[in-house]
Amino acid sequence: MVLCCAAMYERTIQLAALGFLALGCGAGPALPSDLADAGPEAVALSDAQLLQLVVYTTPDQPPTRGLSTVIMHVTDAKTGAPQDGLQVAALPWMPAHGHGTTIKTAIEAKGGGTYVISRVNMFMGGKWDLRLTFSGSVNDRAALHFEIP
Ligand SMILES: [Cu+2]
Repeated sequence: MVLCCAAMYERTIQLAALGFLALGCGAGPALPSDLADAGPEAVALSDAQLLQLVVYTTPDQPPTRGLSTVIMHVTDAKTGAPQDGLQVAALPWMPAHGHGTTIKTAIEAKGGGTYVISRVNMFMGGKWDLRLTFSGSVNDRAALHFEIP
């Protein structure tokens, strides 16, 4: 199950707030300082509901046409424990047109369950998915949905 960014924005914020409270502090998961301008977008569950993803984008929230960076805070969906050491693959995909992009994403693990996916090239207006594959200690998939104006 994945929550759509636009339609579920309000619920997202509530879920995020609950998650943040559960961490025992007033702020959200600490983002790396070079990504401090990233904004919250959505909370999603992986397909097998093993992982919870709190998703941020930069430089725009929601993302606009062209290159974006997507930041994910990945936790165990049951325990809330940050999930480090996962191998993550990310493919931008436009389902209506059946195409991706020639630019490959780059993924960097920042620790604390935070993964930064850069070079996400959603170059056309319309609905895009960011197809995610997780492997390692957890094997699961997810798709994040973005509406590019
Ligand atoms: Cu297209």
